[in-house]
Amino acid sequence: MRDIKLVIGDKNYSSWSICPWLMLKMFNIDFEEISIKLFQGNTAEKLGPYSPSLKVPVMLHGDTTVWDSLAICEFISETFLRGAGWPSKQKSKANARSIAAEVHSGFPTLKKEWPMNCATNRNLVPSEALQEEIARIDAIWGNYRQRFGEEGPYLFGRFSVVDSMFAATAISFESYGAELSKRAGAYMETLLHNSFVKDWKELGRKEKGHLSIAYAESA
Ligand SMILES: N[C@@H](CCC(=O)N[C@@H](CS)C(=O)NCC(=O)O)C(=O)O
Repeated sequence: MRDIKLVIGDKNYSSWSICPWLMLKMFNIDFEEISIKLFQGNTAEKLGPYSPSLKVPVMLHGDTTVWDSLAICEFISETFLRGAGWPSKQKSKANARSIAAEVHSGFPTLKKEWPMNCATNRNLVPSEALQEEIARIDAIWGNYRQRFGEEGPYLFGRFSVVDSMFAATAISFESYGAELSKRAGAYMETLLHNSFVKDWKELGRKEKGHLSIAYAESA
């Protein structure tokens, strides 16, 4: 067993925690999972010993601490996979990194209006701002699936960091009823049928102490 600890939040809500968790699962890397309940009076106190940012996810490997989802995914790719967490061709890798960064820093309305909540399943009409973000994601998914469709079912064919970054989006799109083009919809289904994503959702739904929907959806 490698000396890796991954500290995550509630599976039901923590859209950033699923990114490195799914990477480790997909690349069959052993790790110890430490789960900390978010939105509690003592959440910061519990995160303190692990996370300099007082947020999840955070990874501990030996004496190295890595926090922030994208930095952890980069670390996993570099440290355990000899870079195979990204597509191998330079141009594809550059595009995949750009998309992962766009997901990480962008789509503020999606995060606010349709936050990941594995236990929710109800259509919510998107605002105009959210429709624009959904259209951008649809364009990315459709475009790259068209280009890499013959190389495998994930965005760039083989599973990569960028798919980890989109897992929570797929869960939200399913929960709230996003309307997608055919290719984008097929990619969403690929993510949702991934056995680890299914496990995550199931475990999230079964977690105790869900917040009231109104709170969870604005958290
Ligand atoms: N940019 C960070 C965002 C991390 C983040 O906001 N995590 C949330 C949960 S998904 C958190 O830890 N919230 C706890 C809090 O703010 O008290 C990343 O990508 O990891």
